[in-house]
Amino acid sequence: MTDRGSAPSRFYLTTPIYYVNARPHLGHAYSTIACDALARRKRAMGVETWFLTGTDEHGQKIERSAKLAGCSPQEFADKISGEFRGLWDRLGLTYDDFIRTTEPRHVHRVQRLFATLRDKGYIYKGSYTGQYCVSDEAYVDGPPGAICPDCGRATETVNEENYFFKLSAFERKLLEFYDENPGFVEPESTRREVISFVRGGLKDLSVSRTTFDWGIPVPGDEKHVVYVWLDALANYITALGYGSDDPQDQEKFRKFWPADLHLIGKEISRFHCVYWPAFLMAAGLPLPRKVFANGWLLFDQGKMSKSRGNIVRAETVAEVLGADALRYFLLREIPFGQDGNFSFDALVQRYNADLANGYGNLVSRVVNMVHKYFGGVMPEAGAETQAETALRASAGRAMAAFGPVFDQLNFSEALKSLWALVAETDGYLTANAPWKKPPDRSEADHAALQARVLATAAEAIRIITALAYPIAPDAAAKVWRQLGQGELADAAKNNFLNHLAWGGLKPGTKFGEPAPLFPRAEKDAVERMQKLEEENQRSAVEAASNASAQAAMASPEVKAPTEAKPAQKTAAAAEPPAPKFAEAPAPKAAATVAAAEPVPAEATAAASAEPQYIAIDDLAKVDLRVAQILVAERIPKADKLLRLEVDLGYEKRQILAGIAQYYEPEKLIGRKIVIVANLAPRKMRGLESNGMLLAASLEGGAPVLAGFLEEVPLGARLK
Ligand code: ME8
Repeated sequence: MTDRGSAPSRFYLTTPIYYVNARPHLGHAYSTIACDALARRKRAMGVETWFLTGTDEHGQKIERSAKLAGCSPQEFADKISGEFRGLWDRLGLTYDDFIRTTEPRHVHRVQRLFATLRDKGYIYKGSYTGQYCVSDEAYVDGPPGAICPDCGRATETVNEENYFFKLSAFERKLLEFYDENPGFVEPESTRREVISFVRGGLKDLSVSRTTFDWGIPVPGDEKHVVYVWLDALANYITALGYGSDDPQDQEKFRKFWPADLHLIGKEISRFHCVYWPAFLMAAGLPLPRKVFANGWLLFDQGKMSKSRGNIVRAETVAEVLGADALRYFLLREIPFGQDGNFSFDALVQRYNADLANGYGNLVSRVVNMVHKYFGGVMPEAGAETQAETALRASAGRAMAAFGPVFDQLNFSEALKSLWALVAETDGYLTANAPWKKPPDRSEADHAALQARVLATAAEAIRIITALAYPIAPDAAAKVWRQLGQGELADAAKNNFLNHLAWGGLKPGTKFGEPAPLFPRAEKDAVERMQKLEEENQRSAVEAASNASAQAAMASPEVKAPTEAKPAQKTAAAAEPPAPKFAEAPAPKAAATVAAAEPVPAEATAAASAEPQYIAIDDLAKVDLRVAQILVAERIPKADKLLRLEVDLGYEKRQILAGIAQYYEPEKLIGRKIVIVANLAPRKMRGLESNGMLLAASLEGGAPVLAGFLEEVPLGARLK
């Protein structure tokens, strides 16, 4: 990581700042753990390191999430931001600063940045009419109803006065910059995507919004709030002190900017590799040295994300196997930069093979034997035989190779070769069997062999432990004590990795007491983790459902339009017969209701039936309304059901729909649909459903949701 003359004595690295619309999951932990491992290694090498993380708290997405939860955006942000920070602390992550974009220090400095860009002539006023993806907080090209090309969700039409940033002025400069700095974007696949995006032409970018107010007011024109991505990206400089009048802040900014590494998920590379450098160029600031995009953690075949409902929490793994196991697994299992599957089975398998039976068992054998045969004191190794020379040479190669591979963020390769040294040390121990005295070996020879073998193996363990420290810091600290090396945290402060060399474990060193490192995971470990996740998901669904019910009751916006007759939630009398739209004649596919149950046979068969007429008054009894999906998520142990929260304009409500096998929940968010609004509420899986979605029913029962090509206001009645 020395591209463009990185100062070797300083290193500034950042994670993305995470949206506070939902609690942290393993995907967020993945990027943060990788940064933590890098930061730990840098510090232990004597590099002055600054590791920044934080939370992204403004924007329409957060405003809506807060509304659904029935609290103010600030209260909502406080709660979720606290959960991120609490989790990072629980996992022992060593961030130096945690920035929240709602903090005054950030707000003022973003306003300074905005004013600077405007003063330099890079920001002008205009208006934007087009599509916006609230989930990605991104402007999207396309007609009304267009699908966001990044996340596949429906976009919303925006028509508002905006400030624009002259992004188009940076097209050529950016291409030149990528060309001159081939290491700026990694991995190569992301670099190619970024370059081809810029080559495709850059349009000016709207950098303010006026249709909501949860954001940083534009200085001097406060009906605008700063576009959330300009606000968020600026965290990397505001946290250091950009825009502050305090000399200490200014000093820190001078010291650490430009960043050596922005570590991000690949889905936000356009923001970091195109918009961010352009903002910085416009402000006259140096550009970061590297943006590295990690791949996605997949679970159940899809990107792990809250809206897909396929998340695993880091807490679960930490509780059952420990934080080190989680760190080791994530960084060893998946080549960094590529997508990779997370599974409890693979986790437990690797834990047992590499940590319990591999490293943990090796340490325990050696430390126990030093206690048993040498009273817990490191013996003198004596003269080397070929076997010791070979192991020492391997350790030397590991020390030389590990750092460069690790610093390239190739964690899995670095760990793979380090664990080859674990296996070699294990093999060396087994081959020399210091616990077994053959009858033809004298006592003195046997004692010499024991001393040589155990001293050599213990020294190899010390080297392995030092190198593994950034990835498994808790285990490394325990082993350090067992080898009589004292506190690893102190060693780390004293740059111990910088002068790591064979021979550091001196004869006569008093070993610490043996203590278990990675107890073998039994068969039930997978089940325990699965159960913890199920329980958590169930309580999250219930909490969300309660919160949205409360929000719907409490919301001042709950004003039914005069002609609306929303379903009575409490006094559900006899359920009216379900409307049989499916029985209307239809040429190919019949419209039906995407209810929780499978589509009734008569509903689909009706396409060929004789027409059965109804009176206009009968139709008028059915209150059909335009609604927008705000939340869509799977329900644990209900394969067919999705839980939706929909906005009718005059109220929000929960609907359970049997479309889980046909629609990815995350792709439904933002979509405008038609619902039967006056269907009596009913309970399924302990949750109340208040209405039904309308959908065409294709052969085999697959539903296709009804929608609109033109813009329609929420709550509009269909008649
Ligand atoms: O995008 N696999 O925040 P966010 C791997 N606020 N990494 C994952 C992941 C997964 N399944 N899920 C999340 C934002 N991540 C903006 C960023 S920065 C100025 C603003 C990680 O809460 C990954 O690092 O959606 C990804 O980029 C980040 O979380 C997205 O977090």
